[in-house]
Amino acid sequence: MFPVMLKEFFLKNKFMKATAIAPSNIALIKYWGKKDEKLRLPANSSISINLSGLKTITTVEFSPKYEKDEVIIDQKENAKEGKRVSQHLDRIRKLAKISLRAKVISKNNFPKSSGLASSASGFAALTLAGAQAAGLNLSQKELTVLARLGSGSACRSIPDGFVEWRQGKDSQSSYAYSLFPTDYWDLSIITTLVESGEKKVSTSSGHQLAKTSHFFKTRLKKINDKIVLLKNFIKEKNFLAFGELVEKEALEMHAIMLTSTPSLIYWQPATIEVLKYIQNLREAGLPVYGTIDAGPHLYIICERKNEKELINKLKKVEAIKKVIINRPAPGARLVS
Ligand code: 2P0
Repeated sequence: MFPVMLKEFFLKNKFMKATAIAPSNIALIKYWGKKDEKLRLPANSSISINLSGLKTITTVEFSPKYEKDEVIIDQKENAKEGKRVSQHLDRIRKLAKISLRAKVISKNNFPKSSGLASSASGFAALTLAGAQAAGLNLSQKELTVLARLGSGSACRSIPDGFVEWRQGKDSQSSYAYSLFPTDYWDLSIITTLVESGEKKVSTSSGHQLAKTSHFFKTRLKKINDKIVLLKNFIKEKNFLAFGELVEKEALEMHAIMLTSTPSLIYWQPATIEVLKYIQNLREAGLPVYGTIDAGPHLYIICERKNEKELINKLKKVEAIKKVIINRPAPGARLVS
């Protein structure tokens, strides 16, 4: 007890407050299914790109003035989300050997819980701001391990640019690192928002269903080969091979969802409409490919030189309510 109190005494006299900003990310090879629920160890490794247009900014302040954790996300308090954030703060408190409660204020620049990976940017920003505010001095690798415990995909929002999350065998070996920097490849990732609402099945619940699909084992058998291929396509900047693999991978993950018990359908009619639309664009000669997360919105990927033409075409699609233009982005950062 004594060392804990001593540390709090010293920390109390410092400014125990920090703010961090983190991007969301879109998985090219998806994380769907866990081999360890509690540790959030994924069934397979995954690869993603950080997104410049989808961000969360979070401030964490530990202080004796708070009797319990206060969590405000997008200007609202929500008991379920507050509890998950508080559990993550417990991990940080344990590492820092402190017991102070905290106030957390978090803002997304996009609608949360709608399939735009708000938990990725949210837990990445919370991890970095929380660790800094608690006086922890963690390496990037350690930050990714900690973020993963809050939400799996959050570990991929800590390093820069194109990121791989190695599945690992235990907590320490399941971490994320940057494969290629932000400016390695001039890609555009256009998020197309269609009609949705808050989703009914959270991704954490969805993951548990993956193993009920007969196709899940087959997916896992082939996934390492796919990862090797994708890394090579990125390295060589082979856009056509890259895009084909990425679009197929998204459909494979959704095939697992569709064939789970109970079946999980995150799509809306507009999802298929937009997917077919971009497949037609491709047939007409515009090299664009789609990927879909645990939600109804398509993320359309093209090379930067084709961005303008793509955006102009998308303006004509009624099902698309809004587009967000993303470029590969840096990972989580502290904000002074
Ligand atoms: C991914 N998704 O790789 C996949 C693709 C959604 C579809 O990671 O339970 O919110 O918090 O570890 O990270 C969403 O799952 O799940 C996700 P938890 P998470 O991006």
